[in-house]
Amino acid sequence: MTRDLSARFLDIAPEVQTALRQGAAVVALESTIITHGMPYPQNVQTAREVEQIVRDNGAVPATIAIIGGRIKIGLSDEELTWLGTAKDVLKLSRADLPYAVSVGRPGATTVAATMICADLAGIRVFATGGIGGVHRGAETTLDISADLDELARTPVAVVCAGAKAILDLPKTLEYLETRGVPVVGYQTDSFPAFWSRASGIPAPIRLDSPSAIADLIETKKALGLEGGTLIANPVPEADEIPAEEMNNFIDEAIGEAMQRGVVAKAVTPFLLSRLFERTSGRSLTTNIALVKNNAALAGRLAVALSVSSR
Ligand code: PSU
Ligand code: MN
Repeated sequence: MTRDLSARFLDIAPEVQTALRQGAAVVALESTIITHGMPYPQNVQTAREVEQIVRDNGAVPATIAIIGGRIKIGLSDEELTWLGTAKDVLKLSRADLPYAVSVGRPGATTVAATMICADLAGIRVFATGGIGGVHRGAETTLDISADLDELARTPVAVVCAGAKAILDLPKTLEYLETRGVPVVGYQTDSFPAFWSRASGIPAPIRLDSPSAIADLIETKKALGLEGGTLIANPVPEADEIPAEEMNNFIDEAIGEAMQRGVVAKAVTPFLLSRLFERTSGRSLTTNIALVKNNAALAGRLAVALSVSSR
């Protein structure tokens, strides 16, 4: 991005700015997980702990959100708390990002929007919980997350715990393949299903170290192939909820969403909060654990990439 454009739209935190200038490791973090993915106060506490985990693994964290018409790359503690408690924060994907910036409404960035902002700032690695994907019933609703197309066009590596099991996972993987997105299972042969370590669907590629993933990313870039890379990192065994157990709750929650006419952007937040209630909070404990696990791997990957591009 040119200096002019950057100055016009981006507020990059000084620590992040310095790291980027030195070619040091930086990890982008999203904010929809804070505003629409977890309840207060766990959302704010998790966001802080995740930033610390990125640091412990050798990288500088940059949580991204839109505040006062500015694209914030790195939030202060006050901004983070405000975001985690504010009402009416928009959930921003690619389609909504320019609106929030132009009218100055506060917005949290989804995976798609975080990738766009990270790329504008020159950040190559991003950690989240689970990406959006092809929803069950997409044959009729056409509900396919913009996260998937973003992965196909924007050169950011996204570390996740697979796609949320509320989705149609085989169709999600088909779509990613069609759009040319490399999907890497980290130390696993099975594509993970967010709360569960395995979905029963094979991971398209398996790699076992951050440096091997960094090599793949550099090779993709050198070949002139546009778009990102998806790294699917299974939730730690101690924190997982087995798929058989989770599936009943998921079917119930999806049925309820349909009954109540929940559509579009509201679907994922609705299902996450219903599952939190149905599992008596266990789904949230697992969600927190997997995000932390992803932050650690993303930190190590960012370090590997900063070393390989020296
Ligand atoms: N990971 C989580 N919790 C979340 C999300 C990811 O652990 O809430 C968010 C991300 O911002 C992702 C979004 O982009 O869910 C997907 O929304 P949709 O299905 O409407 O595209
Ligand atoms: Mn959707």
